[in-house]
Amino acid sequence: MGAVKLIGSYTSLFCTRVEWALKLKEVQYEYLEDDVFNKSPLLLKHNPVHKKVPVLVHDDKPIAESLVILQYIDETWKDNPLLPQDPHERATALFWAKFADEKCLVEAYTAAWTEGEEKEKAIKSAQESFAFLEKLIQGKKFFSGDDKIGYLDLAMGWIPLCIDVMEEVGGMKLVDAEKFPSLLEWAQNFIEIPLIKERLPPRDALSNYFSIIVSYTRAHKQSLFNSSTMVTRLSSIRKEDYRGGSLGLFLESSNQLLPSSNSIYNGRYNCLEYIKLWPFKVIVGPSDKPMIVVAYKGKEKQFAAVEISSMILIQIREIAKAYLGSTVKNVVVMVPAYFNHSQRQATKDAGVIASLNVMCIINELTTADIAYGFDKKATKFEKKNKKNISGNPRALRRLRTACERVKRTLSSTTQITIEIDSLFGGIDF
Ligand SMILES: N[C@@H](CCC(=O)N[C@@H](CS)C(=O)NCC(=O)O)C(=O)O
Repeated sequence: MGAVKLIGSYTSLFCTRVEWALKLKEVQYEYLEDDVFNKSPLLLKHNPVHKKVPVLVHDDKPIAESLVILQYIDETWKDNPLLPQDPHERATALFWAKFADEKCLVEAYTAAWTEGEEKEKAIKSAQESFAFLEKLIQGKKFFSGDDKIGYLDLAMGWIPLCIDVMEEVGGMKLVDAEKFPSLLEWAQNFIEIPLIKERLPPRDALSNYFSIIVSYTRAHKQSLFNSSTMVTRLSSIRKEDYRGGSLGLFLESSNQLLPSSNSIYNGRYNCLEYIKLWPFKVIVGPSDKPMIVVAYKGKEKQFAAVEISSMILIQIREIAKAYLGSTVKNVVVMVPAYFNHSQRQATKDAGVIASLNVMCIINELTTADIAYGFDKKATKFEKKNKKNISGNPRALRRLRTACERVKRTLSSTTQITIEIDSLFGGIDF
């Protein structure tokens, strides 16, 4: 049948649905993890129109758009059919899948990133759209109608996968048990299927991913993924001290760049598939360490990955210095949550090369918490009201969400007030 490759991203709901379909059909495939914040040349080559994951590459021919990919998989591998055979039923399934993506998902996302009146409106229209799905699933175990999941179940799989994460990040409720009992029952049945369960991104990773894209969308009032130049953005630099005299740098880096033989990118891919496509060379260096070879001022130079990281840190240090008007020495570096021990260690080493004292390495979610004194806020509430909220997960979650929102707002303003109605025991914060 020819080789099958999937260019995907682990936290993408669109990629997850394709992997479910491939697994249901028992299709063997090679999975290539991409980075939507720093897209690979392979992805750009195979999906030059939308530049999005997932892309299925079958026999060297690319197919993009997850719902189209599901249909392709169903038509190519006939066992375990996903779509109904009857033309009307088939068209109806395609119709609802498109509706759920274009209405429910888009409106839920809009509700997550907007505020005030706009948010209220988005919540209302999302719920009106979800009401159609509630009607559709009533009296059935699965959307495909029988006891087996099909195309429409996979297409709707994003609901159990991430609706609660969207709700949490957006600080709202969209699909509640009172209005949507059948939809939630379906979601529970769906998620319990072992094959589905096996390919579910961890909640933390999803939550991180959504926090980042929602905050980007809020800041730019546009989708995360439109910029085409390399941006290393300081999402916020605060003059306030963090742990006695140091500066907390909160970094978010996006996006892609124009490849040339002296620009280095995709530092985190270790896959030979990508190395072939990079315009710079990667060679085996001392102790089998990969070395990156670039042309600099007409000469060939070799750098270890840690040296590249240190150059980035130096650049960030200089931006911070210009902003603060003083030298930066002690830093806290934020790295993606999925960084393993050796990646964290390499970041510390890069700090030493950049003459920085890396006091600690933390991940995105921790940043939000400590930066805005999450713990301090909880203690303050306790002192003032003689009530300890630490045993109340809902109150903690609401406080955490408020702190996260404050962090984002402080990226563009200097002051903000936190107000939470009835945080705990009917007391406002
Ligand atoms: N309609 C597309 C949506 C795919 C999509 O939005 N993928 C995101 C990751 S979740 C992506 O690659 N974004 C990069 C971009 O928009 O540039 C599909 O169903 O495949």
